Amino acid sequence: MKLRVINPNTTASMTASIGAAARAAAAPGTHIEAVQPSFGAPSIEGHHDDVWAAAGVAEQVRAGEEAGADAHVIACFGDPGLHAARELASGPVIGIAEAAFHAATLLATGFSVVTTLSRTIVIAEHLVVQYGFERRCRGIHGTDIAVLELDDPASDAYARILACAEAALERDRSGAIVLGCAGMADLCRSLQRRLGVPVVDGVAAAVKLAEGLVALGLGTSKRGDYAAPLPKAYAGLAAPWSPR
Ligand code: 2AL
Repeated sequence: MKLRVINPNTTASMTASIGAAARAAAAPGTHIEAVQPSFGAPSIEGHHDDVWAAAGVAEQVRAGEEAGADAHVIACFGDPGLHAARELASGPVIGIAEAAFHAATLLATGFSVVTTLSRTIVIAEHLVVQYGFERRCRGIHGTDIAVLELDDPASDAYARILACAEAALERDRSGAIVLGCAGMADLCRSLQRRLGVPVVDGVAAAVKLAEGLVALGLGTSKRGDYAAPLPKAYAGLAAPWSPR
């Protein structure tokens, strides 16, 4: 199967590391195409970044549909543009936050999220409510690590994430940790060994869910709100993205 993994930010080194994490999780028959939008923010760390990321995701899902992708993964913890992407796609579209929440609830009665800047906590809180995980998510914790610090091998991000996760497990009485950024994927296995609880990386969880749904012959519903966008002429900057 062809699985298009979209990094919604424009940092090529992060797209490469997300692609590597997705390939490490993928089954032998899965071809991972890791892509990023042609415009937008270098990291997604707030509502304004998120708006541009959502448009970038729409651009890349359109291209993926034309290229025959069987499924798409949105590899940013805010799941930017998820619902719009599902309007555009015929196959499954999986956001890493929604995938990680589902996986964590199958492994523990309650989970904690460890994320990047504290200002992004509210974005994850909104998703927890939107997806209906309020009774299973016991806390969302910011490390105040910038997204692109995760890309820097010289940073102390690992130690700070470990300390934050240890405190979260204690304070929240949680049984699992969800990593709140696609850039944390490569730290997952080592954190799990150190913490002794399931640590869920949304990139890997989304890849396995996408593979599973495609193998089951399931795609996005085209009835109701996930039907293709209504054809109309968009104005100005958005004109090239007018639904046909
Ligand atoms: C993210 C992420 O996963 N990628 C990005 O650019 N920002 N999420 C986050 N919570 O900082």
